[in-house]
Amino acid sequence: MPSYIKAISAQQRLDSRGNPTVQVVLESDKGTFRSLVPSGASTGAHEAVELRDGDKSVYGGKGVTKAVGNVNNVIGPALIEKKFDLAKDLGKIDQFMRDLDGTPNKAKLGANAILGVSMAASRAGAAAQGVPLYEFLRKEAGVDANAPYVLPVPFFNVLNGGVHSGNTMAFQEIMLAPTGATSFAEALQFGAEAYHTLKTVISQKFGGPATGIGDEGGFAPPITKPEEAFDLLGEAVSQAGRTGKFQYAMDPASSEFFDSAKGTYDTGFKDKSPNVHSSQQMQNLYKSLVAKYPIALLEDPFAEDDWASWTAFTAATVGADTTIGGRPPPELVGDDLLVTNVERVKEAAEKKACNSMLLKINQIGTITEAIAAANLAFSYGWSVFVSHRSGETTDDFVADITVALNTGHLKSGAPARGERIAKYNRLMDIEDELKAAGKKSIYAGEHFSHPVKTVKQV
Ligand code: 2PG
Ligand code: MG
Repeated sequence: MPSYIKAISAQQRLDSRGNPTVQVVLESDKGTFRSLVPSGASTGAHEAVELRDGDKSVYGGKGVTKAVGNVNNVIGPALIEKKFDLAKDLGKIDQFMRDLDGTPNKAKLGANAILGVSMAASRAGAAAQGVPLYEFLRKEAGVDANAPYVLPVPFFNVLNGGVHSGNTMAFQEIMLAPTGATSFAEALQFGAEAYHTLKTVISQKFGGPATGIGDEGGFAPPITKPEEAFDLLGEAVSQAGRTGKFQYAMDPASSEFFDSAKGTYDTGFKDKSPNVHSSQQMQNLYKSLVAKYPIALLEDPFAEDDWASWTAFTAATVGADTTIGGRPPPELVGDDLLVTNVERVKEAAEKKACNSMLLKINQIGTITEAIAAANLAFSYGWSVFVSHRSGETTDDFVADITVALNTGHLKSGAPARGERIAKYNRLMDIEDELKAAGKKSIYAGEHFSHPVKTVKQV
């Protein structure tokens, strides 16, 4: 007996920044399934449209009652009538919503409305099959049933800058990745210990008031230069007694400080004291940082439409078959560049612009499109890095999609704050569950870029 959608409703709720977001509640014969939609701050220009009410007198214009109304009055009734089989029709459900919207970027109904339904329908689909969400999504993605399950390396964003905090650090995210742990639970332990040590280090250096945090739970001390950030990490890791267990990563989110008319980057944009760099100067800065620190991943080093810089930097690093500072070049991840969109991924592959895709489910607005973008990226030999948004909720969907796709790494902020921890806790649950079921699972560790390929070669 197929499982159908019996009812769908949506409500306005709040995200971790106190801004409205969409909640969807979907009912089937198997139960009630909810979702809460995330929201970015350093949003890419090519992302699907997040529908906001725009009435400045309510929530500063950020209300989502129109998107909520679109679920309640348009998407819900139309979907119920179609009698899709939840166990196997996620692709059809997503396509139906895209057709109903009719625009290339979900501008009419809102990607926040459509995504909420797609997430809840995925959960209802898993229940219809009687499997966990990660299992349902794994099948949906066509992952080889014999492949091991991969628990990802968590990239903890422990220093927040850019538009995510009030300090003067231009670079948005400085991350710690416990690649030397032996399990996901141990990775969390290493990360949380280093995070607490980092707090002490910052407090000793800048005083207690400097230990306030940014949007993703990372500290936001009064630093400006990336070297200061990485030196703080080095000190914390060493004081925590974990030298060699961590690698670093950064997301400058450089679209935020790019001048498209001049083709330059202003790393002084936060305190309005211009510090303008040419593309070549930015490339040199990144190379010098990578040579000096164990940086394994670099996300959005260049702006979303600065293709020439991306291509030049890729050729000079990952494309050059060379080491930098005695280590392999870092993975180059496209976030605003790719926006989890197959068209942008294709373009980047043609232009040899990067070698990894950031996966954010709300950049594209349906789960099956996000999976299609990931599979396309994999087909080019790229890696996929799953991401939360800076505006989050306690919804832990991205934990399951990370395991489903065997991406080997994800970022969900610092190991602190409920909306960040929800994903990490869910991953620990999955690790335990897989072990208890006797299923073959591995922690990606040093092989976070291509964990399964690595395992197969062994
Ligand atoms: C990013 C993200 C998530 P936002 O740039 O990668 O960390 O930030 O959600 O603000 O776009
Ligand atoms: Mg980013």
